[in-house]
Amino acid sequence: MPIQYNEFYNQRTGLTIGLNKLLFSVQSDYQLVEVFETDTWGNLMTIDGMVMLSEKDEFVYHEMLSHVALFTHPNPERVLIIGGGDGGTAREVLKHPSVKQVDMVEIDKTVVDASKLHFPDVGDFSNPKLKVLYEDGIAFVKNVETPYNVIIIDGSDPVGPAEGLFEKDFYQFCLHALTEDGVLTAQTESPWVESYYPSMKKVFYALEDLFPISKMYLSFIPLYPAGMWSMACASKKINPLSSEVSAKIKQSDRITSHLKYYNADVHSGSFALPNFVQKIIQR
Ligand code: SPD
Repeated sequence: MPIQYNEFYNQRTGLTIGLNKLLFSVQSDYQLVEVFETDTWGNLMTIDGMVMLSEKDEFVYHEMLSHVALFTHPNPERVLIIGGGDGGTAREVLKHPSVKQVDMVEIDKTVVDASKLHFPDVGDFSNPKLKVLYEDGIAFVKNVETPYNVIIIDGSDPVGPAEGLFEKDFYQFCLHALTEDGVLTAQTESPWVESYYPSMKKVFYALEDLFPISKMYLSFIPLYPAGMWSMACASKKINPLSSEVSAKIKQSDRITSHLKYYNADVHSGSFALPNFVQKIIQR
């Protein structure tokens, strides 16, 4: 095993993490799933050589992908997660007492197995409200009969099995799989990595065409390429920047006081985009 893990996001430029040992390495039918013990970030999961999460920084991604959607919806009861096999997004969703059912559709059981073994604090897999389905998320969304209040797209990067999660058709199916006040969030890659721009544009143009409200927001995740990460929030009715949403977050101290990243100010501030980021998705 090499002593360092490198993820190159442009030629020879990338991220380096010191490794202590390899804990898990399985080539599934879909991808290579690995877990390393690192010298700084706790355990680290990679898929096909790309960082998915580390024990130390996963809270940023999972809190931001989940709570922005869950607080925007006035009463989220039914939640669908596409991907999210490590369980971190489900863990955050389940912190909302209004939630009655979470369906997590993960194509690759190996990701869930790796998380259960090596990320014991990430997944809340024994929660009776959580149902894990090992299926293709795109096919699942196409056939949803009872709509969801919230859909969260917690996929991997736009290469391999997650490529379809960046296509307009997929978001069209999501629109139909949401209730009339439904809210969607999705991970949409790093604004610093130009090779991601075509995928980012595809998602944001699709959401703008399909949903009355769609916005990009940002968070800062040290182990993702260049540290700045974009996410999308699309909503059929409620604006995530409305005063009702802000009031709801401020009244939900029982949830937010236990979080490590997300709060009412972070929620609204995360939608402020630097000019170069706005430009990526401008038509
Ligand atoms: N390159 C990082 C892309 C991360 C996408 N999802 C991560 C899964 C964490 N639940």
